[in-house]
Parts: sequence; C-alpha cells; structure tokens
Amino acid sequence: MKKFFIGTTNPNKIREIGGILRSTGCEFEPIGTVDPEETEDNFEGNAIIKALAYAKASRGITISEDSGILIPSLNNLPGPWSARFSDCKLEKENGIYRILEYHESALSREDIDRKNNELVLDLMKDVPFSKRVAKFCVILIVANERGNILFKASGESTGWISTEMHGMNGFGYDPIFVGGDTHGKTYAELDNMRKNLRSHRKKVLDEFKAWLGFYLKK
Ligand code: ITT
Repeated sequence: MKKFFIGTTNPNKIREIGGILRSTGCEFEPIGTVDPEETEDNFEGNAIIKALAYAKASRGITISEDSGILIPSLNNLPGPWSARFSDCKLEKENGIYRILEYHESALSREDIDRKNNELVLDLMKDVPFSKRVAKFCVILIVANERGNILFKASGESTGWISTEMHGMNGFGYDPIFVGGDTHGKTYAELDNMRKNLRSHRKKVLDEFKAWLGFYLKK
C-alpha cells in the first residue's frame, strides 16, 4: 500500500483528512512532532512552511494545510490567526479591527477553541444578520523530502456566524459557523459525514484525490 504523511498538530484535521481520504486505499500516517513556526500572514505561506518542514521530518510525501475563518465584518479576521485568535490583542479604529499583539497562552486546544468562539460572538454582538457572512478557507500543499512542492489546492466554504454556539461535533469555529446549505445548523450540529460532504477541506481533498490518481499511475 502506498504511504503518505499528514503533517499537523491538530488531531481534528487528522480525523477529517483521514476520513475523506479513506476511499483512496492509500495509507496516510500522521506526523505532528515538528510544529514549525507559522511566520507568514497568509494561508499559502504558512501551508508551504508546514508542508516543507513536515516532509523533511517524515522523509516522504507529506500533506499539510493552513486554514481558518474569514469574517468580512471583522476586517477578514481571524484569518491566518484563527487557531489562536483569543491570544491576540485587538485594536478598533474607525470601525476597523486589526491585531496589535499576540502572546501565546498555555491553554489546551479545547479551551482556546471555546475562547476563540466567545471572542468572535462578542465582537459581533451588534452585527446584524445581513452582515454576518463568513467563510472557511484552506490551502493544501503536498511536498516531498527534497523540498519540492508537488501539488497545491485551495478551498472555501461560505456561511454565516450564529449569535450563540450550537452543537458538539467538529472543532474550532464549527459551533458558530452555519453553512450556506445546512438549513440553519452549525457545522458542529452536523455529523462527521455531513460536514465532510461540504466543507472547505473536502473541496481541496477532492482535488488532491484527482492528483493522486494521476501521481500513482506515473
Ligand atoms: P497545524 O498548524 O498543526 O496544522 P492548527 O490547528 O494550528 O494545526 P492552523 O494554523 O491551520 O492549524 O489553524 C486552523 C484553525 O482554523 C483551527 O485551529 C480552527 O480554529 C480553524 N479551522 C480550520 N478549519 C476548521 C474547520 O473545518 N472547522 C472549524 N474551525 C476550523
């Protein structure tokens, strides 16, 4: 069986990526020990940093992704700061938010996910429904141990931000993200299969599967 690696520290990404790629019949082994510093201010730059670092460590073909949520009424924040938004100090000038400083806390992933959602809901407490649109974005990069980028794809899923957290499934911003086609349910109210049918991650992984078919035939 052909073996690839998934480079991430996030067990939720491993679960979702593994689930969506199960049908390929290939093995995807998680490697999460590297955790390189994400120094770029955009998803693509950070996805490249991760893919190259994890591919070097795994010595094999490795998939990494950088993802997050963009909320236009918050000046497209949290964006690349999504994972640690509540560790950021924000400034609001002329109605526009920007990040002033960032200090990493020692909170667990679950606690920080909850605080991130609380912060977004608080910042948006006076934002009317018509301006609560949001989208998840992801850039997926596949790299090899020699530092070559073999494949790149980007995906989005559009929806809006609820006024309260709902649901226990998923991770990250799923409890406050209502999909455009989920009949008012947040992603955290969907089971894994239903989220994986429509998510930004599913879109890039469908493209990856097409590339994989070509790559395995070579
Ligand atoms: P790695 O960098 O180790 O892969 P990470 O969780 O730090 O793990 P990112 O820097 O890419 O990953 O941050 C992604 C964050 O965006 C993630 O922690 C969530 O807060 C959010 N996010 C991404 N995809 C999501 C999804 O499908 N549902 C909910 N939140 C998501």
